[in-house]
Amino acid sequence: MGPQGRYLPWLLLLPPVVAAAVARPNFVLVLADDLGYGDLGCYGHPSSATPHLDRLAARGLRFTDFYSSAAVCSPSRAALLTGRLPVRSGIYPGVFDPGSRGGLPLAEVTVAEVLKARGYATAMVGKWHLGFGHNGSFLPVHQGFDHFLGVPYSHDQGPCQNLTCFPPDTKCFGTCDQGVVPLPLLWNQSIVQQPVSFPELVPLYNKFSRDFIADCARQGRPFLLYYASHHTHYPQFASREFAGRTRRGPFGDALAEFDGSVGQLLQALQENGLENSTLVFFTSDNGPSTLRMARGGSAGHLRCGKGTTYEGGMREPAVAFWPGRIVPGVTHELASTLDILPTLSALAGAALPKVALDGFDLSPLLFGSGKSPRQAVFFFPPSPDPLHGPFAVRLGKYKAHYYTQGSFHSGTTPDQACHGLTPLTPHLPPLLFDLESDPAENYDLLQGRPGPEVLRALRDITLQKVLLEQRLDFGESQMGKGRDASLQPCCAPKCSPKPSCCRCSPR
Ligand code: CSN
Ligand code: MG
Repeated sequence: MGPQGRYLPWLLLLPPVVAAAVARPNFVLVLADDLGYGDLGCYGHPSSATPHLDRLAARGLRFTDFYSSAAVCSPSRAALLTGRLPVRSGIYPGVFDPGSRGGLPLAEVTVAEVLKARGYATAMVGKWHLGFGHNGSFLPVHQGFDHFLGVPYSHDQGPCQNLTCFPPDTKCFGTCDQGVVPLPLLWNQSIVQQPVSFPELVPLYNKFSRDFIADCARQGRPFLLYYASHHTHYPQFASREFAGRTRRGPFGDALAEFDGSVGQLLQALQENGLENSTLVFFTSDNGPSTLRMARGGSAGHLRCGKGTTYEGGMREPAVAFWPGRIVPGVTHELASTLDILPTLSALAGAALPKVALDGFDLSPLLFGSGKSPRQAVFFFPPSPDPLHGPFAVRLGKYKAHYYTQGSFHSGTTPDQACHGLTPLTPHLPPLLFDLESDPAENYDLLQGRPGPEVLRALRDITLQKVLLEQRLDFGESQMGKGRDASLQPCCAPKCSPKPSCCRCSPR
């Protein structure tokens, strides 16, 4: 008798509602790349075509105050998968490169590993960006994912000037990164295509995901599917079905292709009878790359974007969808990507990793009182250090900025504070904003004569910062390990001259 069998008689004795809560639900975790707070129809964008995401939001719980845990990709993804602030796992400064020596340390426990230990089947599709290492030693298959189809880093981290981004033959906009290997597509640890064919990529991802869902349904096995889209990161691309089909140009087409994938995932769940036993959670890794103008995204009414600790850098669209379990609506409660691992662990009845965690089980918010267990959110810059600590802290409706800094990713906005040339600026006392009345962070409450409530908020929020700093250890910097060009993934390891000779067609 398997481990499930032993518990079956107990389940039959429980009333049906409790039994349903005990059974292990499936999880589909959908992550967009550089998608801003204001980019979806359901968050107010006037010309985006996102019918599937809008329907997900209408039938699920839509968050207005959901945060990622970093303003750039690699640390944000590390936090999502580990439930730990990225400085703990050493994912700083910046993001991983094709030849990075470091990666998410294998000793870190990911949500995939937690669920795998509870008998879940696990798969990841799309953008990893947590290291490649020696012969792929940092890839998802070493972090709890049974299956992986995707790209080990950002899709602009390889030359793209001669590649087709939109069929029939619109080339990618710009040149992307030069002097590195063409972008590889990996299946588990094998390179199956180099460079990636952008117009064919998402249809492959969707088929892989549908097959995985159907296989798990057939086996009656609970699963985790982590669908990490490349959309809407620069350079935008899309398959034939979406090329030139929206009113929002290349960005809109890429976003529509992402939205179409969400539709396919939901359809697969429905066709396999899994809609009522699956939690679908959608969010984005960080704010929009406004540097790219119309080819970046929109933070809506929020200040700045990617790379900054202003709201636009880290507040994200987010939806939790589980028909029959999660009551449709909108919540203004605080929540974070850090809460995903504790929440999924609790729902699966899995044991939490015995390490310092920074997340909370959101079950009360999703299924109960509607209140979030999370009180505070911490905002670290892309280059954090123990001396400065978090640049900003949110407690309830108040947010204090102890340091601010612009980012090149947030260029071209009219607000100078966002730009890359705006240096690190300490604020003593901090800038203090009421995000309920002033979500755009325009009016510092400590200017003028603050009343007792504001002074109390200042004291409470500063205490949160000090308490976090006391229990926060910075892990060894993985980016600090540097790069080695010979580590870049190459499908023809003996070819010459590198890196450009690393080219292979699908087998
Ligand atoms: S990110 O975007 O990976 O989505 O954060 O594609 O910060 O130097 C960020 N960076 C390439 C990128 C470089 C990216 C950087
Ligand atoms: Mg990103």
